[in-house]
Amino acid sequence: MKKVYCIIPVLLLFLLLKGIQPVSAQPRTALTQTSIIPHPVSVQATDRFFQLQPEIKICIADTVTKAMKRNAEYLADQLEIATGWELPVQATPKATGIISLSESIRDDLPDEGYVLHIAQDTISLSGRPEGVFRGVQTLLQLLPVYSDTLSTQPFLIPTGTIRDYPVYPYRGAMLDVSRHFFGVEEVKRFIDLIAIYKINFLHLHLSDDQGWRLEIDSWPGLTTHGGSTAVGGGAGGFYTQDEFEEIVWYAQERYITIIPEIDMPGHTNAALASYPELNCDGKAPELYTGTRVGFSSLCTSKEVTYQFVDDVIRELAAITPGPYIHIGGDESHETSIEDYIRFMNRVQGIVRKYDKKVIGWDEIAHAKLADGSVVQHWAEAKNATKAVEQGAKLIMSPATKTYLDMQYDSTTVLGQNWASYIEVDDAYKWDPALMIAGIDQEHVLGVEAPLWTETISTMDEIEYMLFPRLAGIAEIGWTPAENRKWDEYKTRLGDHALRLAAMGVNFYASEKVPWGQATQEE
Ligand code: TNX
Repeated sequence: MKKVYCIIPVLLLFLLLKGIQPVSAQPRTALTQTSIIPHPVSVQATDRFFQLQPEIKICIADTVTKAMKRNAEYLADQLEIATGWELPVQATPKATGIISLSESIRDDLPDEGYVLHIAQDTISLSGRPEGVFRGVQTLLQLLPVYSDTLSTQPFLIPTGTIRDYPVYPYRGAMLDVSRHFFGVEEVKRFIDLIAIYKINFLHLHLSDDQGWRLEIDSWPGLTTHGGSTAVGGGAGGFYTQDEFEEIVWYAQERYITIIPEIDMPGHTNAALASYPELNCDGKAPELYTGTRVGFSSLCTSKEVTYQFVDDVIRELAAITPGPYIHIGGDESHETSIEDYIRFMNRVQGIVRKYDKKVIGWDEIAHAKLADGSVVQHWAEAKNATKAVEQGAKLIMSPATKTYLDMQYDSTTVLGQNWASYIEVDDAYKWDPALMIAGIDQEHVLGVEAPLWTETISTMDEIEYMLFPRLAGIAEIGWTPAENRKWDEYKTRLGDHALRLAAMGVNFYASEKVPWGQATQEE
């Protein structure tokens, strides 16, 4: 929150440079004309306004669960950032002048579904706790600007009813903390930012050739040695198990499930450099700080390798409340296909033994997929088809659409372009159920946007590559295909400029988006 205040002068300069005028009064827009992202399933407007005032109370029944209480406190905190007012949370379910949050288990809405009803004197939001949290994001987007020094009163919220739920149960983002390391506070900010767009999974790529980033008690060298550097030779870093759990709980309070990835058998130079016995020739290679891929492999024929994997997965499963562990499996060019299959079949068994389900990159479909294994499609359509033939579900992360390390265009300084340039419209104009012949919505668990960090080393750089493309991918995962039209979306997205800027987000102001227009005064 402090950060918002200190960036205000920078922000104003930024807006001026972009030709965006801060709003001096909120436009009086009907609920159906607002710029919510992802677009809700159904919105009905009733032509009046609820006025947010300092006397308003946030109400919950005194019987509600801790989770709902946390939702109410989260809403109060966010409203304070937006308005400067400390609205109290209290147990007074029926009254006016309130925003009431209530828990309701309705069979007609999935877990993340919610109903937001805005009347002139009361706002009520109901659903299961995670649905209410998603609804809180919708409500916050109905406020003018996300900073009390930029938005001016009155705070008017148009009346009506929103009934909403996601098309896909999985809407993910991935952060590669191996190529460059990002600390707990940076990951928390990442979580806060993705929560706005109703992302519900954060996949952390915790190990690769350049760095091992999670402390493993039974193999301490992984972090003391394997975590000691990064791409370009920087200092690296790692999370202690306590720090990892802190991230897990922070995410969980925002209804985001952490999926930890330990990439294997390839992408393992950091581990191989830390323990000679994991190498077939018994010799540890040097630490690696370059950006090549596909040159390293655990020794799949040695028993100690499986002891190593068992220890790592056991310790990881114990601090991972979510259902999945990601075992990588990509670009294992140093492993023969037979060895790869044997290795993956055995490792899936280890993950199952610790009561977790497997996710693997699309190459894993060559193996015999264990019950409940999920395949993350990034490159080969054939692999996705193989996965579906085995009854597995897919996470769709086609590199040509969702890889947020891809440059926007030829002028982008950060990132790579081996898969494609991905402009803001390219990241939005695709459909996970239409990408691959024979693969339909029923085979797809959802979408994920990975951010690889070979070229990215600061939070500002993360934000620049993430925003605004992530908002579009989040909408693909949430909003029914028939409600997704680029020409309409781009105007809504343009309306998020001030909101993102007020949060100090360093986003790419693509020329394809009419920034700020919809936020101009009437
Ligand atoms: C491919 S995607 C990789 C990563 C790189 C990325 C760079 C995948 C499963 N493997 O190791 O970081 O390209 O864009």
